[in-house]
Amino acid sequence: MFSDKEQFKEVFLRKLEMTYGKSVEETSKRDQFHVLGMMVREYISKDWIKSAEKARTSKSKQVYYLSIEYLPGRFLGNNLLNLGITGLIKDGLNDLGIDLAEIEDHEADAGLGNGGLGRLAACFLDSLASLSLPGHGCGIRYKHGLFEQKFVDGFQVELPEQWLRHGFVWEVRKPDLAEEIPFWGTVESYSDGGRLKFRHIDAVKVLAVPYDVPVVGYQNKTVNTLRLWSAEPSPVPWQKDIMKYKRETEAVTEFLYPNDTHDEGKILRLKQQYFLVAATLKSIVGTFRKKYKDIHRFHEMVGLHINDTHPVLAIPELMRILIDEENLTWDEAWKITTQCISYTNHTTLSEALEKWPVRILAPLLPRIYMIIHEINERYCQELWQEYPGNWNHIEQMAIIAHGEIRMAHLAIAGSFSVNGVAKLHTEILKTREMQNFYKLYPDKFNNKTNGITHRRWLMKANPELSGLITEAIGDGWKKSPEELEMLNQFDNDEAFLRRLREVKRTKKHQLADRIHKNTGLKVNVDSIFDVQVKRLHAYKRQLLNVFHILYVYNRMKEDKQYKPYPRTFIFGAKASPGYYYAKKVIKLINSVAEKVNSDCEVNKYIQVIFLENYNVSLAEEIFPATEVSEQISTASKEASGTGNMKFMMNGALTIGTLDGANVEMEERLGRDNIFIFGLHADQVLNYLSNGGYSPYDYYHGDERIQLICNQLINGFFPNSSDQFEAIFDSLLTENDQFFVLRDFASYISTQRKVEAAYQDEKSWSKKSLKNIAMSGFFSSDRTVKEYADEIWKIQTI
Ligand code: 26V
Repeated sequence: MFSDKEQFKEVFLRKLEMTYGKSVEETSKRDQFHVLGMMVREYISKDWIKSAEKARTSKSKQVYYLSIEYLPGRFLGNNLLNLGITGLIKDGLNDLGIDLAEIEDHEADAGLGNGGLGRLAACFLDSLASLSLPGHGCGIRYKHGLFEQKFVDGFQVELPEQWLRHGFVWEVRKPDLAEEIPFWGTVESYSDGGRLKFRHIDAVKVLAVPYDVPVVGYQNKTVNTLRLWSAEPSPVPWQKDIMKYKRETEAVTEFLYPNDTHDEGKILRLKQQYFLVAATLKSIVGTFRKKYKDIHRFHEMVGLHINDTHPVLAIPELMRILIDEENLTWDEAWKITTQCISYTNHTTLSEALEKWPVRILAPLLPRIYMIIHEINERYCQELWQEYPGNWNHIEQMAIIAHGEIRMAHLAIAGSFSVNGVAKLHTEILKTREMQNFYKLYPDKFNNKTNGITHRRWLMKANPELSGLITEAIGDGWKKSPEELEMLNQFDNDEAFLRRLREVKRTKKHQLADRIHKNTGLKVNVDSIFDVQVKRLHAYKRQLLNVFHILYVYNRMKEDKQYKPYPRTFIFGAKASPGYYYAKKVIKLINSVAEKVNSDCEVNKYIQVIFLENYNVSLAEEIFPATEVSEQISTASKEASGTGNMKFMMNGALTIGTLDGANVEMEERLGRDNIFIFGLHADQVLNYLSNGGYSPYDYYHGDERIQLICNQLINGFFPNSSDQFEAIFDSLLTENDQFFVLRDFASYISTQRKVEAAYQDEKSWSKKSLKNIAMSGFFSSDRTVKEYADEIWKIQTI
């Protein structure tokens, strides 16, 4: 159906008619999207069945990636690319007067994640399939993904996201494979041939129904599966009040929690975590049981990877299955469990480390709690052997303490591998945040620097650049992204560098069109496109970026001769709904945009654009058009970052701190091809442990800083004069925890270097080329290979 254009057209038209009973002219773009999607899914299905069959029958180890979030965005374009049929379909549709891009625009963006962590999971799935590795995603089918963001008077307003409104063509509902998940109730003990056993009784049961989504590998016939579980009422009327029961069961998978907010104590979130883990393990153990006789070999054939601590209940749940259902002893079960589970840590921010109050977890999951309690007892005994009498130390490392269960401690104790997501992050885990654990289990700790799929973020998002690259070095880089390094030979090729600039200009024009469409604003494509897109968080320091803009604005107002090189500052960021400070920064960016954009003295030089509802699809339009990438987190706070890599791969130059993966970018690029500024991680950590930072010194010592801080509260923003006191206070009363004022001078002077460098067109293009050439390392293919070889020990099928 997709090897011959004429045949494709014929089938497409026929299906369109059959499905909607309308002629092509009468069908909507959405109808067309839907039919094309169905055809592609049908086309995938043969390879999908084959791949699933291999997974079922082959005697090779399978890995299951458990993640509470996936942020895949749209599937159509990506599937066409990986199937290698984009050209044929584009041409065929063209013949019919239909623009493929327009159809693609009608796919909803699957936003079942908050940011970096969920997008990483989606990149990993793409790499697993593209490397023909037996690795599958397990997640939750939220009815509503991350909220949709709107700005009203410059304030963020959240609307429920509706990605399923018109159906999701890629999924296959599998009601026959549904599992029952028990909550509440009590644990009963009984004797089984003299052996003390436990069972969970009087539980409220929720039905977990799997929806499978195909994950298409890059031109290799592999199609893996992302299994998303949805909660439904169980058909048996367990409850007296059936309506209440229906509401409560369906609520389990109704919403994705906005993660970077304090949600401890939210019982629904805990239900989601157990729901994912219990449904996934039931299904895996069931499959294993059909294939193998001996449960003792479970860990040899199955790897369970937990993406952060959200799925950490996989540890006690697997223990429960092995002990209660498979009749193993504690020691046997523990050996298998700890050899199955591997864990990735994604943050060192202490406020982000999950802890669950015993009073919440114990009644909801009584048997699971018993097991966690027992794990803690035995583990503390082990600690006692190691540190006899040192109660303090043991208390610090315990899994349960002060009425709380520390999920990271459970993850470390119950797994064989703990990894950080960039070199610096892993070092900070080993020497600071988790040093006690590192001392006890040095061999568990390892680093796996994050990566991004170059298929979506370069080949799909930037076909113009991909084409140029392929013309220059052939297309080996598509399967071996490290070959991008071959581009280095064009370092002095004027003609090539010119074409690189032309590609960037094309992408800037396209983004300018998008900006115009979304905001009504016209941007200057000759200006530097300077971009910061990521979740809004104090540590990411969007505020520092704003301070730079205000500095340029103030300088222009003060010195009418001063003309900065034209620059368009572009932002995209969602704030967690309950995060007061972040919402103030959103309002501030919008206020600055209003001030700058409406001032005809400055708006020829600088413009500020804040795009609403930043998501994967918008990101695909932003990265290729960017020239300056803002990666300005307080050093030590950003575990890795992955946006930084997407910008680099598309030829943007980074202005950034030595934080997260920026450090490894700098290692590969050399100092001349990246703009580094600010405190180093050890300096920040030193300040944080020993004090010695006084933001007032910088406020009083730097007139530029003083002016900007004062503008936050002195009526400079006339319509929001009382809005920014909280930001002012965070800097001066609350001691500027993220060192915005401390890094200000260094940031400003580095921005002047960026500006100067940009004006040397040829040298800038060389730097840009170098960024593309050295970005192959940051392909998630490299990352996933490292996981496969060093942690999971799985091989290509
Ligand atoms: C959660 C919370 C919750 C409480 C309030 C503060 C806060 C801040 C951040 C988070 C997110 C933690 C997990 C996470 O998403 N980490 C991100 O993972 C990415 C993929 O590894 C990585 O690139 C980002 O640097 C890291 O922030």
